Amino acid sequence: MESALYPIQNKYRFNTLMNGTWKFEADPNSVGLDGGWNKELPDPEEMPVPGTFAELTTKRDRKYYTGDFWYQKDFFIPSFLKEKDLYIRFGSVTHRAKVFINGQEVGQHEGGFLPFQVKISDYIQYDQANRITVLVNNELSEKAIPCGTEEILDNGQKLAQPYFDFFNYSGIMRNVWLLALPQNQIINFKLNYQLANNKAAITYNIEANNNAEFKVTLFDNQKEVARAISKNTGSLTIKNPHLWSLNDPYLYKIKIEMLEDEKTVDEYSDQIGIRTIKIVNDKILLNNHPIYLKGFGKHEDFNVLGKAVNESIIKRDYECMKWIGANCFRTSHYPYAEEWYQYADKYGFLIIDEVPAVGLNRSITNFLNVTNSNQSHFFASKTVPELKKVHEQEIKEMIDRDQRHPSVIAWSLFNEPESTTQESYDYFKDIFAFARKLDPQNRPYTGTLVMGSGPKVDKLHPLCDFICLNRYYGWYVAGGPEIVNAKKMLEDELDGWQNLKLNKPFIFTEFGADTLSSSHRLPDEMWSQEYQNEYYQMYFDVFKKYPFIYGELVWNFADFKTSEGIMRVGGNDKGIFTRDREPKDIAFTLKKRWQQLN
Ligand code: GCB
Repeated sequence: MESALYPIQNKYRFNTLMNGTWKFEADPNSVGLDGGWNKELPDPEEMPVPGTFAELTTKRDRKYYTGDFWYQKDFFIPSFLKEKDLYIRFGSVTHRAKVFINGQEVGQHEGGFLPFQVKISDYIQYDQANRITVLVNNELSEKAIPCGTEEILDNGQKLAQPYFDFFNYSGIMRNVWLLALPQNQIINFKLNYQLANNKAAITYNIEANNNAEFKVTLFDNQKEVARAISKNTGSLTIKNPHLWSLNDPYLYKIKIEMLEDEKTVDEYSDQIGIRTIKIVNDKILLNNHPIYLKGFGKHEDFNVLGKAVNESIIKRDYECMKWIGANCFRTSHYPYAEEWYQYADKYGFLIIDEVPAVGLNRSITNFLNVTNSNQSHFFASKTVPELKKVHEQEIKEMIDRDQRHPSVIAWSLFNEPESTTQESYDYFKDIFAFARKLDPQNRPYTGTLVMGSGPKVDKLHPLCDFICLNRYYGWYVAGGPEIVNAKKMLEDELDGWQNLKLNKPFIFTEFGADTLSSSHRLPDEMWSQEYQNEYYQMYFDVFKKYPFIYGELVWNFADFKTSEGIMRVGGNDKGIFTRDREPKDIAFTLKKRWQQLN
């Protein structure tokens, strides 16, 4: 049974970080398993964890290394931990991992952006050094998400070819913990809120590895305000609840105690925010008040770190987002490290949480192919059943992990897949039906529609609770002097959506123009800061005419690394901030606009 609980310490639970220097070795011919590398790496080098080799190397073949690679570390387990169940928990390993303790395999995991833990108690030696080894693989295929393919270069080297627009960073890029947990333990718990007559009813559903009773206590600023004892499900009611909102992200503490023969055997506490989120007609309601989403599509991306978690960057990004007046971001295109959500809960930010379902089309050069005549019938391929299983598993792991965060207001189940074929509808019909069973809060489910998947041809919008558009009129089509045509194209498309009378909110989840922070041009030209300003002004003029638009998440928060190619100058430059988090000119325009918008 996989636990989705974030590590905490108390009388029953202890943990320690295993970050730091690990040994590392690439295994281009996949000889490691036969060669006993799970016991001892033959010729390792040092590698920081969290970190990614691609950003640390000075050699091109290492930067683009694709295939198997190994991590190894020795650690000590004192015998006073004997009465506990011991686990190693990885915040993520990208994209798949096999874990060995003292040479023996103890577990594996598919998916590079969600945590997993392996039980190690039966494999370790107490009061002695032990060895953990992780075999990682970063190849891309159409059987797992995110999707891509592989090329063999003339020198025999494998090269991942992502069907997506961010660098295929890989490795152990999030925290690694040693966990000491009670044998009978709480595995997870889900919460739901009902507000009525100045009261909040909090219903809970606790998962544990043993049949037990639970004492559930709610604290308001250290003071107990409600308590219940029950089996796995139950509820608490409080009067005059202090709701979680954007301006006042108020958090209560909930404590779950697992009881056996009236004795506590495990305890888990978390901070929770009481709020409701729902869609009514074409509005998104937070605590029954309409909200307009202002903010970004983001990436976990930074110089030297790649996608490795670093709390200083998290903090800086939230400070920049507060400064500019944003209230929301989408975790494009994968679930982020858990610390992102913890900050959002405390800072009062809204998150659209996205599963790594990106690249579900066969286009490595230009995403516009997805809906034109080069359409690939991606969902007719033989590997789709396997892909669907992985996709569903990752949706489950994401929702299990993130469902208690008040900041999470919606689940995004895809980014820009092929979306105009019957096969794509059939695939996603099942995906949505699967996902809709998992969140007791029944938060809205959605996904983002690629440019070209417009009102006449798109097949996926009926599945979505609100509609997310990624649009680049004025950039990939009708850019520069043609921007007047771009405006007309955007309006024509929005007229088309309006005519469908869907009575659902629309969010622009991507729109943007690559902009070099060094470029100024008069009259403005594509790639200059002036053009980025003109581009956004055009969109904002159009938005005024369409009241069903309930949000603008610009692409992207900051410049970020991608694969190399003629479309990219050192990466994707559509950032409102540079890669080192300084504002481009457009940031000041957005700040003015967003501070005035509700
Ligand atoms: C998109 C993708 C995003 C890209 C962006 C771009 O539609 O969803 O991953 O980075 O366009 O800038 O081309």
